[in-house]
Amino acid sequence: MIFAIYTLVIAFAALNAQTATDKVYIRFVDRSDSTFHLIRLEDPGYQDMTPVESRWIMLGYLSEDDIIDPLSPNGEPTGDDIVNPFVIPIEGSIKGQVAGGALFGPAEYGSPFMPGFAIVTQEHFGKYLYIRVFNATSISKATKYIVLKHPHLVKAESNPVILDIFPDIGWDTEQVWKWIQPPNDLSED
Ligand SMILES: [Ca+2]
Repeated sequence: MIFAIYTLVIAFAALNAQTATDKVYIRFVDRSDSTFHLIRLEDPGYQDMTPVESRWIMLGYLSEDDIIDPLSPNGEPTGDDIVNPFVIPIEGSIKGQVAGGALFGPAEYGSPFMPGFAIVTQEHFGKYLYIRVFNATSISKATKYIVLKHPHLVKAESNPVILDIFPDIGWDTEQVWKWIQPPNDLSED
């Protein structure tokens, strides 16, 4: 199963080899079940072999520096960070959306985190890429997110770029699930 997926990844990369210098396909994976456990902190019923309609939405972001800035209460990136402007060619996708959403592999392989690619175009090479996973299937329904701890410097390199989240990148686990707008913000007015 895993082998088949990686074969597909390689085939996909070969198809795109001619564009390797103007777009980089970057995939953050977790071959362990660590990410799955973080997701289950928020929803104990989140399934591996996640059905398409229940996969939580993920967005890619770009930062000028190597510091991941927080989201504002209205869900927008702050500081020098932006949503990755690339829109994947899948109907209904929004800016920055990572193909496939929060998809996990089967339990017998340890429920690995197997999302699709964040695609960064040449004009953004030299910036730092990171991803957020939101706690809903759409941004409008999301109240919280998890975010990587360290971003990845994007440069021209051979596609695809497969990055293991652990041990070097990590999720920011100081507070795993961060509110977009904390509930006490709503009650203070
Ligand atoms: Ca930043």
